Amino acid sequence: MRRRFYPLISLLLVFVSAGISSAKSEEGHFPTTGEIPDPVAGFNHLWREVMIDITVVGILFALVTILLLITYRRKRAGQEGRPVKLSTAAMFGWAIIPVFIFMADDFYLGAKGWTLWNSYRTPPESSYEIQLESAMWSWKFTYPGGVETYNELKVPVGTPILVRMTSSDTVHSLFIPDFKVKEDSMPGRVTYLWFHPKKVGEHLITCAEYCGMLHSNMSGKVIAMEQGEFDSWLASEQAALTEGGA
Ligand SMILES: [Cu+2]
Repeated sequence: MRRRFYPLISLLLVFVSAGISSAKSEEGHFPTTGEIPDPVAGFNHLWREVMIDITVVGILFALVTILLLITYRRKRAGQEGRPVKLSTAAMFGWAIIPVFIFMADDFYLGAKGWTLWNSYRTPPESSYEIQLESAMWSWKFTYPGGVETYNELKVPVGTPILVRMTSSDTVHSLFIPDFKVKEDSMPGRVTYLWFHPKKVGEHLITCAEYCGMLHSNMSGKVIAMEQGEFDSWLASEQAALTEGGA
């Protein structure tokens, strides 16, 4: 095949591969039932790929830069450079092929990010929903029966947790680093995030939006408990609430 078609072929390959990737991502579009996706693994995987990508690209560009600096340095005073003569095909090839190689890589990462984003935005159907109202400076969690906790989000392990949130004053952001989730909570608007605690333990909650003085003190924790332990805790809180209200 004639060399001048190479850029065109690269272009086609880029669009075909991007098409295949995005078609794959469609499968993950509504994972409300069936297997629960794992956004933590997805996040870690994508993070690693981006790090490898920018390291390889960075080293490659640095090497080319060094090579060009040495090759085309001025060897004597008053020396003038002479531009290299390229054929039209070679000129377009040098410009377009590298662009499409890097674009293909970006499309690939973009498609993966899109798939991951879909699983972040689509809580599993089996999620247990907890309401959150953030305020300066507290996180108020409300469970389905009306039980409330401040700054402690107690959850059962093995169940996806959906936190639906708003704010009573200014913009806050619920950030749970261990679960790789973060979402702004703001007055007059309802937002959400979901995560899937799998092991018993505690995880830091912190506010990731500067919300005023003492913002940095706005922290809390997720306490992941065995289902049975969680049920009895919730039942006793519920009983106390009913008694108090009676
Ligand atoms: Cu805040």
